[in-house]
Amino acid sequence: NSRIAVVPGSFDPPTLGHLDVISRAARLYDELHVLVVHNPGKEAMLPIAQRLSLLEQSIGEAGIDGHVIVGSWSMGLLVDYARDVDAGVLVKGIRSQVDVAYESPMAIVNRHLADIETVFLLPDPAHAMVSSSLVRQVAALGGDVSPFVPPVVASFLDTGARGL
Ligand code: COD
Repeated sequence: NSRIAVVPGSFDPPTLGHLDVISRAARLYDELHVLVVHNPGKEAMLPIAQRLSLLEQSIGEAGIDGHVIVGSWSMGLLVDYARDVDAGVLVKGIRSQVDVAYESPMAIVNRHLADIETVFLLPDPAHAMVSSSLVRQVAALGGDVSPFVPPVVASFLDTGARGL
């Protein structure tokens, strides 16, 4: 069923770029699964449960319309989750040629594995330069991350993350 889509990511932490892609995708699909996936290639800042909670609060705060379900997945292939929830589409955001190069092989592998299509969305240029890794750096060095992340994430990184 192509009316159900999965938006996977590390969301470490969720950014305004992520929210932009999620809100665009929510307008295109009847049901959206925003999925926190452990990326073994990246060293994590926040535990999965924390990312889930921030993502849920950010989506609520942004008042994104539509049927959005937030979940996490660490038990295997992403396409297995997609199959379980009957999703026919994966949605990814594309910021630059670098994202195209990174995402294209995964899209083709996922199509071979499970006959699932990947749809690429272009973000609002205002958010196109934002990345979680940039936010992690600014936060670690004590800078103001509020221009790049939802308010709930900004206040969490300001206060709650100090003990981590
Ligand atoms: N503007 C637009 N899009 C953005 C922005 C922005 N500013 N920032 C991020 N995005 C997009 C990214 O391009 C991506 O599509 C999504 O938002 C999530 O981004 P991240 O950085 O949180 O997540 P990633 O890039 O670490 O993705 C991790 C995944 C686990 C989703 C990815 O590695 C994946 O799909 N893995 C599949 C695992 C699997 O099954 N492998 C086997 C077959 S490939």
